[in-house]
Amino acid sequence: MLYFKTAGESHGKCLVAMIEGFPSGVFIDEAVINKEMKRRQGGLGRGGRMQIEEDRVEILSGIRKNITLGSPICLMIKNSDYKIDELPAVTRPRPGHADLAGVLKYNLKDARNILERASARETAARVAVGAVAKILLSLFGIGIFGYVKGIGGIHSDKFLKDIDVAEKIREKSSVYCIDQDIEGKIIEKIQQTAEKGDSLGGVVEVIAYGLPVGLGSHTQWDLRLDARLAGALMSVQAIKGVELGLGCNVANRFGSEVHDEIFYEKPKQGKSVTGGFKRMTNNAGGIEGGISNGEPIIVRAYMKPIPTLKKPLRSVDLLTKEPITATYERSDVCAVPAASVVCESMIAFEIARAFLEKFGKDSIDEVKRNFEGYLSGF
Ligand code: EPS
Repeated sequence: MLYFKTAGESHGKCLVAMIEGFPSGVFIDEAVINKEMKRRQGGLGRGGRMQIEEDRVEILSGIRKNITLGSPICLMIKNSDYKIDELPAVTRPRPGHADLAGVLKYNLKDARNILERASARETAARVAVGAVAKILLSLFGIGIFGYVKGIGGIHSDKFLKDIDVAEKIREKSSVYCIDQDIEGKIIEKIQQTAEKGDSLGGVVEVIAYGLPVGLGSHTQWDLRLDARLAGALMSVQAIKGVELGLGCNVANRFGSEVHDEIFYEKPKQGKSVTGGFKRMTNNAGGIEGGISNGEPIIVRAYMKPIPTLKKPLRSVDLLTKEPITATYERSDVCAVPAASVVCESMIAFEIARAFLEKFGKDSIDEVKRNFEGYLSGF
C-alpha cells in the first residue's frame, strides 16, 4: 500500500518525507518537484520566513539515475532558518494553535516543543510527496489543479473548464486565483489586514481530471474515496471544512436538482475512462457511492485565519496561570495560496494511492498493463 510519513521541526535541521509502496521504473525529474516547492512558498500574505528559505528537495533514497527503484523514497528539504536550540520558550499559548492542547497532552511546559512540529512548515514535505504522486498520475493522463476561490470573504464562483487557460491565469496571479475580477479586492484586503496586525483565511478548490471510473470503493467505510479525500484535506494545518461538488448546498435542494443524470455515447476511438457513460452536470463532484465516476473530482477546503496575531488575543501564562496576551512570533498574514498547493498535493497523493490499489503497484509496466486491461473490459 502506498503511504508516506513526514518528520522534522519548523526550525530543525530539515524536513523529510518517506514514501513507501511507489512502483519502480518511474522517471522523476527533481526540477518538477522543486517547481511545486517554489509555488508553495509564494502567494501574497506570506511572512518573513519565505524570504529566508529556498525550499529544494534532496533525494536521499529510492531513486537512482532519476528512476524509482520500488524501494522507500526519502526526500529531504533543508531549513536555512535552522535555530531550534536557540529559540526562546513559549509559555503564552496562542488561541487556535496546537500550543495549549499540545503542552497539556505531552506534559510539557514550553509550547515551543509543540509548535515546532505543528507548524505548517511541515507542508513543504507534503508538497514534495504530492509532486511525486503527480508525476505518477500524469503517466495515465490524470492532472490535479488547485487554486484559490476566495480569501477573507471575497469569493468567486467562476469556473473555467479549460484547465490550461485556468493555469495560465493562476500563474500570473499573486493570490493564485483564476478570477481577475476579485484579485484586486483580495490583494487590498490582505494589505489592509497586515496593517491591522490581523490574519485571513479562505477557500481553495482542487480539481482532479482524467481519472477513470472505479477508484475507491462502496464496500467499506474507509475505502470510500470521498471520505479519504476529505480526511487528507482535513489533515492540512488550518483546514476546518471540506466539501465535494455542489457540497453543503445539496442539503437545501430537491433530489431532482442535485443528482447528475446518466447518458451514453459510444466512444469514438480508443478507450474511454468512463466506458462511454457521461453526465451533463457534475454536482456529485466526480464521486458516487465512494467510487470515482470518471467525471472530474471537485473538492473544496475551508481554511481558518492563521492563529498567530500581531495584535494577540487573550491567553493565560502556562507557568503563572495569570492572564496575559498570547505570544507573537513572525508569521503569515494569509497562507491560503500556499494551502491551495498543499491541498493539491494531498489530493494527488490520495488519488495515487487509490489508483495503485486498483491497478497494482510493483513496477510501472505492471500498473500500465493493469490499467489498459481494465479499460478494455468496459
Ligand atoms: C511556514 C513557516 C513558518 C510560518 C508558517 C508556515 O515560518 P516561521 O514560523 O519561521 O515564521 O511562516 O507557519 C505558520 C503559519 C504556523 O502557524 O506555524 C511554511 O514554511 O509554510
